[in-house]
Amino acid sequence: MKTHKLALIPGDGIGVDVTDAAMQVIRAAARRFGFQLDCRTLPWSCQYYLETGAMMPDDGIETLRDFDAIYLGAVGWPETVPDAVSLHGLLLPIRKAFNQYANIRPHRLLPGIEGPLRSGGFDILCIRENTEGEYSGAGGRVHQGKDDEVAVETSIFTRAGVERILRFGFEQAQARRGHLTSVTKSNAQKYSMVFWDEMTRQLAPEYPDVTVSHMHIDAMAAKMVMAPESLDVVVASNLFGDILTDLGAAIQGGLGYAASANICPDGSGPSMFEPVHGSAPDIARQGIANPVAAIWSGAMMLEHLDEGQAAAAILSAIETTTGRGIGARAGSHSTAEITQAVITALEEQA
Ligand code: GGG
Repeated sequence: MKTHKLALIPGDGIGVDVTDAAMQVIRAAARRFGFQLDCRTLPWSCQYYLETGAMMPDDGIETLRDFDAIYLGAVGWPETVPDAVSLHGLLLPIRKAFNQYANIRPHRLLPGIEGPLRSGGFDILCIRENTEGEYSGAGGRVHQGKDDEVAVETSIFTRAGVERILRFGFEQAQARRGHLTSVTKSNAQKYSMVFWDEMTRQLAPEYPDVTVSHMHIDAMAAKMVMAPESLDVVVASNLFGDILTDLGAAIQGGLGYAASANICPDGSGPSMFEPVHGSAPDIARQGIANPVAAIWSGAMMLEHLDEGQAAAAILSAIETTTGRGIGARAGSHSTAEITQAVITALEEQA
């Protein structure tokens, strides 16, 4: 029987609640589809930071290298640890260390969910560049706290980094409806974003079966609200992708439905799976967090681990659950009720 070695980082706040929910469903799928899980839970979080002075141990990355996949709940507890510390201490170093340069975020309405838009017929796959760009972490501050203080933060776009994410986007478009929208702001950002546009044009002839559109981020934000059904695969830089996918989450009913995968496409390191949402301290440990995004992210993890049947079954069980009105409206059901409903739907399929 195949065994998948998983590192679980529940993290902070509702990250703990939804990781537990996702793992209950994944374990149910493992029983049904005949694979084993060898899980290790790592307590890396803001609480860990308060106890040790770091979000993860010095050998954290080396520890993670041994796993087939990483599952992450959420990071952040701004009351005690600044967000920039927690993010740069855990999530971002993992993405960078394992070359998880493709962050995949699907946006579509699940059955039974009423999004805020009149039209529900959209199915968008956002591909966010995940290791460089505006999140490169290159910069500094001088004369801190003084009148002449200066803060500089440089976005870094490398040819290798831009080419590989664009190729990933083209390939995803080939596997779907054959349309790629590349999002930049090349009228204002005349170096990095013009370079991104040029790279897109340079690569396009290699993918003759893909039609390409170029859009500026502001126009794209409007399009995702006004005509989301016209979009297929969308590729964008790190920050632009982050912002667009919160908009994507909003049109699919909320952050509780937005799943994501941080993929290391060449397999040189483990990939990491996480719901798009953060730790939501205001509702942590109340048993009311929506676990759908976390469970869907778990299905994406199983797909990545070559358990396609189990992944499809979980997604179908999620659809049955929301179709039955369970977890389809904010606050209508508890985390435990939604999780149990997904497991029940999974068992009914058998
Ligand atoms: N579920 C992971 C999480 O906690 N995300 C919160 C967040 O702020 N992420 C930053 C990012 O993805 O750029």
